[in-house]
Amino acid sequence: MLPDFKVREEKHTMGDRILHNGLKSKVMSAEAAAALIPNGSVVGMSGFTGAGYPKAVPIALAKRAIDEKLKGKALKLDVLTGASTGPEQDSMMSFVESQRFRFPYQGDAVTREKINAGIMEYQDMHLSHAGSLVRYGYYGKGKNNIDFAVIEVTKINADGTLVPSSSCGANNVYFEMADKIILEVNSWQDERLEGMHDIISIPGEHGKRVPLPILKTDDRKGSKFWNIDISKVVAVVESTFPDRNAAFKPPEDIHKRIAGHIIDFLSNEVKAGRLSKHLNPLQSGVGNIANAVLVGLNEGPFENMTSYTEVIQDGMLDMLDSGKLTVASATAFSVSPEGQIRFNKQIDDYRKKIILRPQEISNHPEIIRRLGCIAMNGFVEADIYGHVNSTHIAGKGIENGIGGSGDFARNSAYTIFMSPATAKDGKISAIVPFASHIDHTEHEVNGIVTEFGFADLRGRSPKEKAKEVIEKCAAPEYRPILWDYVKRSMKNPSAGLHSPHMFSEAFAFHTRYLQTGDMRPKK
Ligand code: 0RQ
Repeated sequence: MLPDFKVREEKHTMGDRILHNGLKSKVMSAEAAAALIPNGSVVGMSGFTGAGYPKAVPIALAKRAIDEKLKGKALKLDVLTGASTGPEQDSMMSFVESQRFRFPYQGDAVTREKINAGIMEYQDMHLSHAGSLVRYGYYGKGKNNIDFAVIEVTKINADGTLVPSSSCGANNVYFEMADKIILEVNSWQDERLEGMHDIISIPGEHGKRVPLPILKTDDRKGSKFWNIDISKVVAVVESTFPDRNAAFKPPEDIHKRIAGHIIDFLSNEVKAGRLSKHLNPLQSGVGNIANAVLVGLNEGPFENMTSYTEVIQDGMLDMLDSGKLTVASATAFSVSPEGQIRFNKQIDDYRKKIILRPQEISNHPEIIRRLGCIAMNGFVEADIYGHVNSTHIAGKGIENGIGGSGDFARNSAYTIFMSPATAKDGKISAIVPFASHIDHTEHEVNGIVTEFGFADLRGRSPKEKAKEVIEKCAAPEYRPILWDYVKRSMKNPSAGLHSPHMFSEAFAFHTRYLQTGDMRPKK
């Protein structure tokens, strides 16, 4: 039996969602479609931040895994997606251990547990790279690399083109590279999503790529629809499951203080003449801190802002409503249940202001660099020299994944990472001597922010960065032990005096935490 993962199914009439006669004849149950996928297949699924992922077929696959288990067999699939999905896909398929391998991002508690227990293999990857890696043939063994694509769509048009769902993700790549395609037509998705997408697919081969024509955040240069080879479609499944749509916490004081430091920093950049009062296009990560920054920007002095990002969350809808934000380009939604109701109510207005693109375009280094984005993402820990860990928690393992943070961090005009200064009631410092895993190096990180302040790392050497990070960002109770580490490393360096370290003590904070449950030494 599968546990109750709080999966809801809403009743909707399918209406005229499947207009192509040939594809109408392929309609079957989710169970029948799931039965077509052979054990050991490589399956490319839609889905990005809990939006637009298939629901009915993954549930059927999880049930099939239970049936197979009763017969003494194991159903194991390699599952590739755009990014995170939802309980119907990740929680259920991981719970029954039917995902042998997962790529390129996840944010699911059950999946995380199986990965950290060594039961599932996971490749955590830059989201702009995912499509290229699939096209190079690193994942599959089928004729076209991927055995099956299982993709949620909003509608099938009479000519066989498809109205995309609430995310674009890597669907274009899976459609192109799969031997066979299963479509989930979800009548929960609003049909008026039509016209919001701009689909461009870039060639896989090196040397064949041309400059991408996106010169402004609101440029539309592609198709409104997925144009696929419909001869590859083997099943069409009707579905009525809502997207994951997790609620946001109202910003807490700590989040507001972090947002305040970022807004002060940006205001000073405007005053210094380096940034216009409209700011550069904003990229904002997911989570409560990112949402609080958007709330702060909505109340702040900036006007006519734009966003070139990967996810549209509630704070961005607020900014579009107030007119502070004129356009938002992304690859997916990540809204709360209330945000979804508001979105559906105002969808005709949002369609003029929101563009959804494949993730290899929303996160494309060329466009991010051209537009000069302001990247703001959460971090797990940062070290005194400005290296950032976004993914790994000491003693536990991977949390989510790098997601698009690396795409934006490496290529934006401003790269800012934000987090509370401590976790677990102060027992963990987010500022450590040496990050226990490095996702973003000191070479791309411009600013680190906690509730205590903004460390501006631009134009500074590692030792100067250490002073800035400790004094501005570390929690006051951790500052003396961080300074003690720096000062002793200066006298007894194992790494020279450019970025002084003592290798024997670089992970002393982490080791102490694992031994005593607290990074602070016992008094
Ligand atoms: O755990 O929920 O058990 O209390 O980690 O931390 O502070 O609630 O912050 O939700 O913004 O997540 C980096 C994980 C931050 C996120 C990360 C514990 C903490 C809590 C969550 P609890 P917070 P957030 C766009 C860009 C990578 C992907 C990315 C992330 C939980 O921002 O996944 O940027 N980023 N994508 O207590 C132990 C530490 C800790 C710690 C936090 N040092 N040690 N536990 N926690 N720091 C999206 C996409 O690309 C799709």
